[in-house]
Amino acid sequence: MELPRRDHGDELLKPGEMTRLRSSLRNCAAQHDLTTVIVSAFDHRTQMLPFFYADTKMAPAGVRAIGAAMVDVGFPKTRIVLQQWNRNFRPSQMRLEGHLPDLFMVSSMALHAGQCDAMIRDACRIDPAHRPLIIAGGPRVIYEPWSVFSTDPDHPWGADVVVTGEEYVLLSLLEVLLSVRAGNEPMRSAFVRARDSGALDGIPGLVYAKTNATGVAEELVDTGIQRLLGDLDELPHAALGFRLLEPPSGLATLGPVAIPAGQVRKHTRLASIVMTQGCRFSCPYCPIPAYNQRQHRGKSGQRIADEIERIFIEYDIRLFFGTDDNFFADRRRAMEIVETLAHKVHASSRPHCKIRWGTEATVQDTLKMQEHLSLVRKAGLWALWLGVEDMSGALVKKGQNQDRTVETFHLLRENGIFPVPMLMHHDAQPLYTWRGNQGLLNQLGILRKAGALYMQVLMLTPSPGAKSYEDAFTSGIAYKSVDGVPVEPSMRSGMHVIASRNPRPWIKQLNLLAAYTYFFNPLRLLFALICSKSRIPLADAETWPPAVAGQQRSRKDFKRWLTRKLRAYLGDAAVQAFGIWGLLHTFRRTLGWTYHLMRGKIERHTTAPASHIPMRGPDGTMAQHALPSVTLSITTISTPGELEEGRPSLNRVA
Ligand code: B12
Ligand code: SF4
Repeated sequence: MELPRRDHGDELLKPGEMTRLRSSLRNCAAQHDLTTVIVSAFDHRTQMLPFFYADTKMAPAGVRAIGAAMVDVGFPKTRIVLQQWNRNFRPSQMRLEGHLPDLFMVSSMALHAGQCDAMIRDACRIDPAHRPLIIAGGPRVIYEPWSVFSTDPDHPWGADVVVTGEEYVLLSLLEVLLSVRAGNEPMRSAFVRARDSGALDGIPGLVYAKTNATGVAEELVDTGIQRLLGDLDELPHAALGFRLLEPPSGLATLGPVAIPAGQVRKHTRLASIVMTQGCRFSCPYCPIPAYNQRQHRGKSGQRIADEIERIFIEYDIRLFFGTDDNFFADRRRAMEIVETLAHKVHASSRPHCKIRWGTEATVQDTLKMQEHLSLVRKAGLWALWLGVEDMSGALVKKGQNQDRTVETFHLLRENGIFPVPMLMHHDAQPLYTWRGNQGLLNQLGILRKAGALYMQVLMLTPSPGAKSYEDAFTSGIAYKSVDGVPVEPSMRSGMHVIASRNPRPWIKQLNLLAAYTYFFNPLRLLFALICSKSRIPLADAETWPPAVAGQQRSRKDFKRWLTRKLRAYLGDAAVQAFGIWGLLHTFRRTLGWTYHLMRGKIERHTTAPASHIPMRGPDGTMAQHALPSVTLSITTISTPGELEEGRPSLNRVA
């Protein structure tokens, strides 16, 4: 069940709308000395291959973007707490500038739902008179906004409002709240007045609760699908968010200051930056195209070059990751970005010469760029994550058969770019076949031979907002519990088998482990030391700007040359060592589940998770985020007039 699309032609904000909103807020910010704490929820049980390192050493772009937006419009008293680094943080104990913040925001992916809820619950322990306004956002609540409102009368907890959109929606909400706020009135009380007067109903992208006297949500009002920002150059600058990061600690409270700029790199070695968003494909298990309302959006090359430069200069970060869904989806846009970055390198701009970046793309779109790959490498692209999924085409066909995938790998490597395959294991795929390329190990063998240093294999897992999501539940593929152990959100990473028709699903779980063990093992490590696959063109390239490099002809220069050569040679072995280390954690985290799959009875879902609270649009029409909208446990109630028009309105739990 995908998110519905806005009317054709009305998907995007008008050009300049975001810029207008930012300057309007800046004008009134001085009268409101707001303090804000933004938390990124993270469940540490999800730490395993293939996301080890990236999950904790890359400060997430979502919370940084929200923090940047707050600073940009004039609220610098903002702190970003990453549960990745502060696992004991307790909202009820937070103090910023000596007092409770005015706003408390939580961002979460679906698999970190447990931590997200725990934090909201804890924030709700704060005396209502002083409680900050609680705002939830991020990839989890975009699809399941109802999940952060409890219906338990004994323990009523919940966010005050959910933002099912991006920066623009949050800033629009703030604009309305600040316009009704009287003096230093608590933001929560300004929110209640704005909500009750209907002032929030004109902002698409919000979900708020109407509560009863005991604080339990009785009904959720959904203001609809957000309008997307088309020109991402209108966003606040990505460099702003890094200044707001709370230093790692084991404390429940906040430290006096954020991480100093000079120490940011120590904690976040990688910087994720938004370059483009959206994808032109439509894979049934993926929610991305519908979320983006079939639009492809992006920043200009100049803006990206500027963000890279500032992040490099201010924080000394040299590794970047583009949060693209499919970087090459819009060839013209990709070329504009690449040409701008390559031009900077050509002009000896130090930051652009020193940095390396990675991103994601499809095989088909990469092949279409083949004659430009050397320019793409010059622009700094160093590794490309490729959505190979299943080369046999048994799962999905998006132009990624064996020949084309191998050809893409060769082209990338010849041009000095490391290809990283992303595979999807599914019920129909065997572990190994004697002939053909259907087996998971067969495919990994082919890809390793074609030059893959790293890889990711995930089990096909239902993803909220995807076309096939509801079906996975109603058809009984998705598990509710196994051997009496309930399937928890943290198991939704693709590394636990939690949806399968296979009568012996433990085999699928072992297949995943076998795949990683096949790829990362001591034998391969030894072999990588003898015959390294990381020696590709430009792997040992000088990163000094050409003008500077020309002046360096010293002994020190020889040492640098040697380091570069060794690094290029040992890269393969280092990745193997990293993979083996990650594998140990992966075994530790998943073997218990394999045992339960082997031993126990599997209880399956019959309906997809849906809101337990009735949802409606502001004018009584169907709530657009009530996904899935019709399930067996929900009846649709309509007014007689709406029934006549064939327009059902309210989802109610039967
Ligand atoms: C980079 C990335 C990663 C990195 C994350 C590294 C890091 N620490 O940042 C890595 C590679 C580790 C990763 C791993 C996984 N990922 Co990932 N990843 C992405 C990717 C490509 C970019 C994320 C990003 O930074 N986007 C840019 C920021 C600016 O966007 P954003 O986070 O959505 O935030 C915006 C809004 O959501 C909103 N917002 C966010 N938070 C908040 C908070 C508040 C209060 C408000 C008001 C608004 C708000 O405003 C932000 C600004 O516009 C996205 C796809 C995408 N293009 O977004 C998938 C995505 C986030 N990943 C996803 C998934 C499922 C995973 C995995 C489970 C693997 C898998 N099965 O695919 C693992 C989980 C690992 C773990 N243990 O956490 C899903 C999440 C789906 C969901 N409903 O939760 C996404 C959305 C892709 C998809 N399939 O749709 N991922
Ligand atoms: S190609 Fe990738 S991003 Fe595009 S729809 Fe398919 S899975 Fe999603």
